[in-house]
Amino acid sequence: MVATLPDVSIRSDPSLSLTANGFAVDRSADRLGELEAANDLLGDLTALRATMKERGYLFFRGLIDPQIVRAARHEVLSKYAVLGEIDDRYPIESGIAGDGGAVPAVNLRAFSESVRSGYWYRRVTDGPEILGVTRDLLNGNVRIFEMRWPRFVRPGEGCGFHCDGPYMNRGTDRIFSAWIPLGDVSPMEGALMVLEHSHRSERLLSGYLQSDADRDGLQWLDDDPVSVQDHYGDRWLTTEFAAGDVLLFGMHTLHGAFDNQSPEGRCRLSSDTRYQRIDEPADPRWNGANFEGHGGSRVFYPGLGRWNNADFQDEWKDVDERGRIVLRGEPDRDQH
Ligand SMILES: O=C(O)CCC(=O)C(=O)O
Repeated sequence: MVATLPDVSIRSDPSLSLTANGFAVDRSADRLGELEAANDLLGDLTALRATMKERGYLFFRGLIDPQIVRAARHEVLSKYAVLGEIDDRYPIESGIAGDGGAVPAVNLRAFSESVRSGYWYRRVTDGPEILGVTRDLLNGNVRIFEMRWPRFVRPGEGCGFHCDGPYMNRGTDRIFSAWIPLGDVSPMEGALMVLEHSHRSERLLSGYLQSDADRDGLQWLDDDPVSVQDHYGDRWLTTEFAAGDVLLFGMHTLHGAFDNQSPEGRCRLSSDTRYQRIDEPADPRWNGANFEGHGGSRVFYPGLGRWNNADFQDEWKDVDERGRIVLRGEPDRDQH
């Protein structure tokens, strides 16, 4: 049976408060702005490089055929439905959260690998569109990091503020991250936000960006969007993302995400991947036959704070030798 979605008219109501990590985001024009699209620069190598340097990001509308992205969305959400994470009494594509009833019983390592190796998912992350732009930016042949980060963000979940450098740069710093919405994603449903001019923050460059996330046991830089603005940059930039859009940014650009407050109970599906030149050394945490990740027996399975796995801000779950989640204490049922 396919149920009808709840009729919700508050989706784009500007009076609703956008939050990040539970903190209100200031929506005034000097604090929150729109990502500027760079489609007109495609093919112009000099302009692409100069604009990335200037803005710290490049945003492209419809870089990938939306049909391909929707095929990837269907592929990934169907797998989450097997775990009960998607309520398939609604159309799978709508991404309505389920109760995740099967999560403790399954081999999360195998699940996670199956999502990351899916045909359509790889077509999006490893396709000629992103490889082409990153090749233009880096002036040479590029490779994708072998680890890929598909993100399933349930209502109530979000992401703390950070830069990617400390997590990715053991090989080189000349890397670009691609944030790809796998479907339409509005700010209310947990869109990414980047902090304007943060890539030039002396404070970040001389402190935080010198660190290594694993060696230094890094946590999120901050949770509060307003104090982050006051310290490291200007406006938060975001948009109503649509299937096919791609946001590229460098290792020094501070970013995070709005909390997913979907009034319909929709999960946010996106992907983040990294690209660098093939002739530069690659971070062994995420590259090589058996890349080490954050060490130990952990699986990338963000969210689900109710399982009390606080390591790496709940993005990584300890698993046993059969890939099953290792629970620490009683699950907190209130944090669903
Ligand atoms: O999608 C998110 O919530 C965070 C993504 C992110 O941190 C990244 O792309 O580096």
